[in-house]
Amino acid sequence: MAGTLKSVLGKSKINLSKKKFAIVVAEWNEEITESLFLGAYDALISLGAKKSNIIRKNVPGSFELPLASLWMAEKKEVDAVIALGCVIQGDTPHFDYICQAVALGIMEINLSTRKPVAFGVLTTLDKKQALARAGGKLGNKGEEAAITVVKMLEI
Ligand code: DLZ
Repeated sequence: MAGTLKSVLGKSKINLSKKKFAIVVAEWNEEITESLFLGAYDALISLGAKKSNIIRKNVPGSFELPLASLWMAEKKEVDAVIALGCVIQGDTPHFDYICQAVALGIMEINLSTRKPVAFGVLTTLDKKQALARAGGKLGNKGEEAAITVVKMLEI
């Protein structure tokens, strides 16, 4: 687990006010992804990032996250990217295709650009499980994704 915000607050070894972040947000299941965005954004601000150093880009669905994240990571001035989405299993094989493609795509961008790109994508059986992980009783995976990139920048 990335750790809670409380456990990392004030412990950063780097000056985050000088780091630039891109947050890429999928519009599918918007109610959930907006909560993930707020979790990530608020965490970055709490950890010392400047509002003016956080760029937000929306994409239609999670499948589009890898390409937009790559575009962001390729920008010289961007230090880290947070990809946020929510794929809910329906009666469609889309679920498996999308989850696998996005996970592999995001991993490849980490390795090819050598920049931290967090996989903040919920892959759940239903909306209830997603809500629990987007600011509900199981925390906010957007916040965890933000903590993850900060920890990677520290390394
Ligand atoms: C098509 C689709 C489906 C069925 N389900 C989801 C989902 O649960 N979460 C999500 O982020 N996107 C979904 N999409 C859209 C795809 O991610 C993608 O936008 C389209 O297939 C077009 O490339």
